[in-house]
Amino acid sequence: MKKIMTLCIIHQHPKVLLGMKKRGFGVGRWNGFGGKVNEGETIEQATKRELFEEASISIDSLKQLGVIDFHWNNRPDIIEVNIFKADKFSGIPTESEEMKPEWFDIKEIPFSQMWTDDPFWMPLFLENKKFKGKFVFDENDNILEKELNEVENI
Ligand code: 6U4
Repeated sequence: MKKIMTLCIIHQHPKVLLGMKKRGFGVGRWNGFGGKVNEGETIEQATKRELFEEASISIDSLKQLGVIDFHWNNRPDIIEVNIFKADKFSGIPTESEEMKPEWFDIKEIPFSQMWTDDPFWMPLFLENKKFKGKFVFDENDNILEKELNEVENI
């Protein structure tokens, strides 16, 4: 089964807002904010909802830059992660039960404590380039296969 997920990173050059995931899937990693798309919700609505639930901030406009499918060699499910950027928000980034927000200079993004695919697509993301891809992981989230292409349209 394919699960549709969202991921949103606030980029106010030269800084990005990431969150330390405190529980569940991807715990212990810095990541953008996001989660599963609920029934009856658009992907954009889910992106905004998750950002508010996890960091207490609201965004009006957001831009989708990427979509990546993730598979594991020992699991049947596929995760489709829709990756968005926003540059303006209202509210103050606030820690929630799920995420601890923190600003990072783009030269100090903590890749060693992030998902292993992030170093591949983050440079495209930071340059506002659009991309599509597919990663296959083993049971320890090491990359077994990767496909990543810059595209004109998502
Ligand atoms: P619950 O715990 O039910 O509230 P939910 O918040 O809906 O879950 P969650 O937090 O488990 O979902 O979402 C996982 C987050 O991790 C999503 O924002 C997508 C993101 N993600 C998943 N795989 C990723 C990967 N390989 N690289 C990456 N982000 C990934 O950078």
